[in-house]
Amino acid sequence: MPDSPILKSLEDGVLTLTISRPEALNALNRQVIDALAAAIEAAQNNAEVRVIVLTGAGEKAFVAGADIKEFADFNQSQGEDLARRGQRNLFDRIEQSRKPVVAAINGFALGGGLELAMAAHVRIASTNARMGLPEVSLGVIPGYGGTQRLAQIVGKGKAMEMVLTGGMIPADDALQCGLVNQVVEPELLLETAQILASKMAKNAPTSLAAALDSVLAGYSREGFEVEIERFGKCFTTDDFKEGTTAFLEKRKPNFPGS
Ligand code: DAK
Repeated sequence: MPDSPILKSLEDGVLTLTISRPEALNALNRQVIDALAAAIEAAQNNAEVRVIVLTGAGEKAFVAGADIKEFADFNQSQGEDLARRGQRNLFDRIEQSRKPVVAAINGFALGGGLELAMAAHVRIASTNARMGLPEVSLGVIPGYGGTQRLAQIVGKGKAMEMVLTGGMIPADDALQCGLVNQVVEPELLLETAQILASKMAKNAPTSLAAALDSVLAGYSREGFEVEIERFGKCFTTDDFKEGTTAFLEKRKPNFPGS
């Protein structure tokens, strides 16, 4: 059995989950998605876990997105199916966790990586973090809830700018627009996230679960289905073929627009 790409450590009620696939900047392949979903699920049933901290291994990346090599040859139904399953099994499971989830963003958080951080309840970033949703530069759109959660967190205008340019923003800008709650030096990131998590962990677990439910109840779920459907359609386009091929060939794309 191969080593799990998710490292786990539990201290004083705070479970730290570290995504560890450094050779691909912790990109989300199937194995990472399944192992992380299983770890989040196991934490729900472990009374010793009160709060979860989610981070990436190394100093360069939290998660540099979904694994482009893996989805480059998907068709429409594979794209739709994977978006739906990924949203339900991992991203919704994080957001709907009965225990608070704090993301410690230790470098690049791009595409599916930023979507993962946005499914968490609170985000802390290191000063070297860079965040963005570059999907439109690959001929797709965010498919793991990014179009919905970004707008919920930073508002429609800033979300439109980020989704439509596909550009990255530095940690200070993310703080200014409310995408992250706090920015700290890289060497203090994990400790800061764990201290915040410990403060939450001292509170009544049933109250934490009820508070999470209540805050989330105010947000519509309708847009997530639209995102899945539009995401799947992207996989039928020549723009998608060109975008992913250009990334894998390490060149700029030349989109045909069809
Ligand atoms: N996937 C696979 N490999 C990746 C990767 C990724 N997302 N990001 C980086 N890597 C790999 C690189 O290919 C490289 O591997 P080797 O060439 O050494 O074998 C290694 O990690 C180191 O990366 P770089 O050499 O590029 O490092 P740099 O410092 O030069 O650049 C970077 C760092 C983060 C700016 C750059 O790596 C980069 O632009 N990465 C890609 C960012 C990106 O576009 N991410 C994908 C966003 S789209 C889906 C649902 C959702 C999604 C997809 C499917 N389904 C339901 C099917 C979401 C899509 C996205 O996330």
